[in-house]
Amino acid sequence: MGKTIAQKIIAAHLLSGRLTPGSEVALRIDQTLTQDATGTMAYLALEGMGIPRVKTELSIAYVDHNTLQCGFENADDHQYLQTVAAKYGVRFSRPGNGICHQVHLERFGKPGKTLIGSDSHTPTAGGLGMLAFGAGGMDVAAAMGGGAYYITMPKMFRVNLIGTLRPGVTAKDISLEILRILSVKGGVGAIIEWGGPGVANLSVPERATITNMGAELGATTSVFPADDVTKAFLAAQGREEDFTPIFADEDAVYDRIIDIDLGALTPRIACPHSPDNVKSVAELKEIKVDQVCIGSCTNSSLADLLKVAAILKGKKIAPHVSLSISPGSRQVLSMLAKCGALEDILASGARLLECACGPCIGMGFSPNSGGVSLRTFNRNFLGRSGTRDGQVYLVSPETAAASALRGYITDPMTLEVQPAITMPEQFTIDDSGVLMPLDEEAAKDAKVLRGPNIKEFPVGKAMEDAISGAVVLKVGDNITTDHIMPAGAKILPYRSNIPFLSKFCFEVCDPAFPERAKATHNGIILGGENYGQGSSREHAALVPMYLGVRCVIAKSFARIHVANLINAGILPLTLANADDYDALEQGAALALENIHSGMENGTLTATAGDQKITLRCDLTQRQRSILMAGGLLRYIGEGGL
Ligand code: MIC
Ligand code: SF4
Repeated sequence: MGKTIAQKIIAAHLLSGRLTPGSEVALRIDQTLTQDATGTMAYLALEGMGIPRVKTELSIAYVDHNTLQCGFENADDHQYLQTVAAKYGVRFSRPGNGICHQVHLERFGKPGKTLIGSDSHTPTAGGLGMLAFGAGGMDVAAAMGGGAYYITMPKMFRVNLIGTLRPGVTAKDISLEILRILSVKGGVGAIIEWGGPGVANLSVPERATITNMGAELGATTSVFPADDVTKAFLAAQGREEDFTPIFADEDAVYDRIIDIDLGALTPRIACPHSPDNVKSVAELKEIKVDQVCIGSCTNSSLADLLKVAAILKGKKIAPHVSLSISPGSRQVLSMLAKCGALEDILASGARLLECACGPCIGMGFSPNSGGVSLRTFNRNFLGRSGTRDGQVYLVSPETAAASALRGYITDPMTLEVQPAITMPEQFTIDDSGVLMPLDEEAAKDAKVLRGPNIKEFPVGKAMEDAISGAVVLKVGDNITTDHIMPAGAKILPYRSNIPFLSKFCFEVCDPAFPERAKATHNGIILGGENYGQGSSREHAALVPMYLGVRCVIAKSFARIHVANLINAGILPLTLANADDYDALEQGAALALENIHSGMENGTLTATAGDQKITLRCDLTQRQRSILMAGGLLRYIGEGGL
């Protein structure tokens, strides 16, 4: 039987396990990336593991999230990251060099290799034919230390692209269309492979827009073949030697096949407050727009911004619109400047922001009260923009630029002239924004600088056999890690300071949660479907653990978050009978007994008054050992790497 692209890469990196869906596989990891908002915890964990140098082919620490520096906090974190990276053999991408996923695509990703990153959009590199996963910081630290990365062998989905996109329709619209079809949980437990004749018409950055938003589907990862288009992209980046072709076999078997006719697609828009709340742009053309933001790891490539510049050229944005542009990397920004496109952007009235995540993670540019914000980003979760009642819509760069001009949501297919761009044959290459680590000798005496913002890494408790606790919070379906542990300019500088962060846990759902959790002995959270979707931030597990949460019971979990809960020593349990969700109320006392044997045989019973609730406990042997030890750090401390 033939193999899919993912099966080929997994087979070539398999350390243990079988390629049967549902079984645990251990993978050898070639490359790792971290970003600053999750990186500090990842390197604190690496230091805690006592490994002197990273063992991967390439590890890199990007600084792209926390770049506002409103006090000493971010600057301290950057200094810590730079010095810890230099000592441990990790490259350091300086603030301003660009968004991790865009820079990684341009300068480091390689077809056929494996990558894990402490950011949920790491699958962006799948646009190059790389198998790339988002993971918690502790898992990335373990991989840097030479440990395997463990995943549940996913099912294989295939999306066939047929035909060619019409002018005004883009790769972003393909991403939104697949979200409309599958929903934010439709990719859970699956790898999504993109194929079909339409793939040849998509550039690598366009493919990366699609693999990037596979994270919003809940997919384990997404991947494209590595073909002549990939080869040409790598050659234009001066990296032709990094190319290896990779394709699925003709007779590869998929669990599900979806066809998308590109020629029939029209511009799409995700409405508040979920990336799968997708409509066609034409339907919403009467909506007035207050703000437009162009950038993020989804849509900030040179081609994206050249198209935006071509639409804006010689025109002015509507007076009531505020437009921001954040180029994805310094390479993109300098090339825009050289060819004059930057001037066209600025002359239109746009505001230029740093080459960083910026508004995407609420670091500035929050919309006005109740304001309508059109963003080329990947997430529009409630409150993520920094304005709780902000109405955030997700669109393509073309829709964003056309709407900024008219001041109303505008279908770019209606533009009088479609933007025509010419891509340069060679990208401008300047890797001076990436600092090389110290050599092994010099590293021995090098000091790691740790400012007062960097607090200790919290560690969990060994799992007891019985827990008597209470439902300290009950929440609904699709709770994101942005609900659990919000980000944004006010809080993001404290990602290395769990005690401070804990004051904001679940702020969007219930501001009284932190105090209540602290006052409750053994807190238990009750969630609905797809609990913990979105970001890979392990803070969404470490902070509840710090507040005394011992267990999360949900109808189902998102992949990265459940791994983070286990790594933090929090027991994840699923309701065997979804109706029990309705019967259990916030505040209910809940007792779990015979936890150890329940973890072994997969079923546990909880008692709430005279009610018995059956819970599933689907854990691998390794996960059981991590929980028994009290989390991944304790497990590794006991020799478990
Ligand atoms: C995000 O897009 O939510 C983030 C910020 O990049 C996160 C990581 C984080 O919370 O630091 C992610 O996607 O994993
Ligand atoms: Fe940064 Fe936004 Fe991408 Fe997350 S989704 S890495 S915050 S640009």
